[in-house]
Amino acid sequence: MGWVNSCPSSLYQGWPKEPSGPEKRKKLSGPTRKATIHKVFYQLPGKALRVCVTGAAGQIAYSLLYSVAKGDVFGKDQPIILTLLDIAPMMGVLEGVVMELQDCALPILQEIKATADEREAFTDIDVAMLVGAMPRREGMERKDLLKANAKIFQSQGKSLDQYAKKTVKVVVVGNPANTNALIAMKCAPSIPKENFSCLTRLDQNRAKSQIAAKCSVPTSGVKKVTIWGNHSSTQFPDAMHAVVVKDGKDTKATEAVNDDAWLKGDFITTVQKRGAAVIAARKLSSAMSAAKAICDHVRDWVQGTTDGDWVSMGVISDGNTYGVPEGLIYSFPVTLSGGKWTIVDGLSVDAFAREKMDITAKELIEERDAALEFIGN
Ligand code: NAX
Repeated sequence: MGWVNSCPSSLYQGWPKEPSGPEKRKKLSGPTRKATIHKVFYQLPGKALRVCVTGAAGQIAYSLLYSVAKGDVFGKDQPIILTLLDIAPMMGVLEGVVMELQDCALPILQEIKATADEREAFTDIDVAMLVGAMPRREGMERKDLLKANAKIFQSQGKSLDQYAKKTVKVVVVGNPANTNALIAMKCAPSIPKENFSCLTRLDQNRAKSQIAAKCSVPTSGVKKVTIWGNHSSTQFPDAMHAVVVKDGKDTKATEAVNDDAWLKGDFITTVQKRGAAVIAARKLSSAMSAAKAICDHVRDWVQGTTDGDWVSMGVISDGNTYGVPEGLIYSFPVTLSGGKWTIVDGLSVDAFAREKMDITAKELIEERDAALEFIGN
């Protein structure tokens, strides 16, 4: 449980401090720990989808919940039941989020359940958007962050295994997203591995926008951009197979950009460091763009990718043809159809790409081994 005194990030100022002794016992049984908030607005015709968002009191969820509940992901006519999970000290904030969702008067939002209980949040869900995670604090070592999150995703994986539908689609956003997804997947053996993914769509959207700006085309005119590997600064944003629609014609991005040094240099580092640049400017991490990317990720998973394009998502590396070690959640180019993803095969990998793909794989192996050790696996 992430109490404020084990979590001194500025974002968490104002949380109640963890009590101890008799005070703690009083707190755990007392009225300050709010029970589940449950609102049923109306029963709509058609079967509602149960969608769980964790970290629901956080800043990404604040944008994400509105988009999901207004139909951006599953369609404007698909009734939605939202289950919102956050930690107990955030239940007051979550109550306000529930009020705002109600005040949006969204016609497809049938019901909301907000809770700090994983069983209540995950029971019978169709989709899990696992946004909540322990944030990195100043002075916190990488291994401490991995450890804290391995525990969270171990617990959530077990709960998904026990309570969610076996068809549940899971996208992990909370960092370290790839490794958290791997831990959740490993702790949910009754759910197919293919149902677990992590978000690298924000990185892909960032890459797409950089190329679109460089070529002076709308982002809809940039296709087949790939993010390989980890959602971290070792990721490899790859435009070598990308296509730019210029003057109505599909052109290789390498030709449209016509600046190899940029594609192998500033383009890659800008995308790799974009998250840090947003934090430096906003004093908060990406939220609006992250929420949009989560919607893109899940919408395409459910509704399919468009012909002639692919998207990037972190998926299990088993059986890939790119020499990426098995047993990792690694970001690949994928096409999506009928709710299933397929890694795009046959793309050429030159020495430059090989090196970058291996660096990010190596980091993922280190993260995986450390996280598995923490959960005693
Ligand atoms: P916030 O700190 O605003 O919100 C996180 C929320 O998660 C908080 O309300 C917190 O109470 C909750 N939480 C913590 N532990 C929990 C648990 N065990 N169960 C349920 N809820 C829990 O962070 P926000 O800006 O919303 O970011 C959320 C996560 O997304 C962070 O880990 C962040 O690093 C990660 N990101 C991942 C991205 C990606 O592309 N994969 C991009 C955006 C973002 O940086």
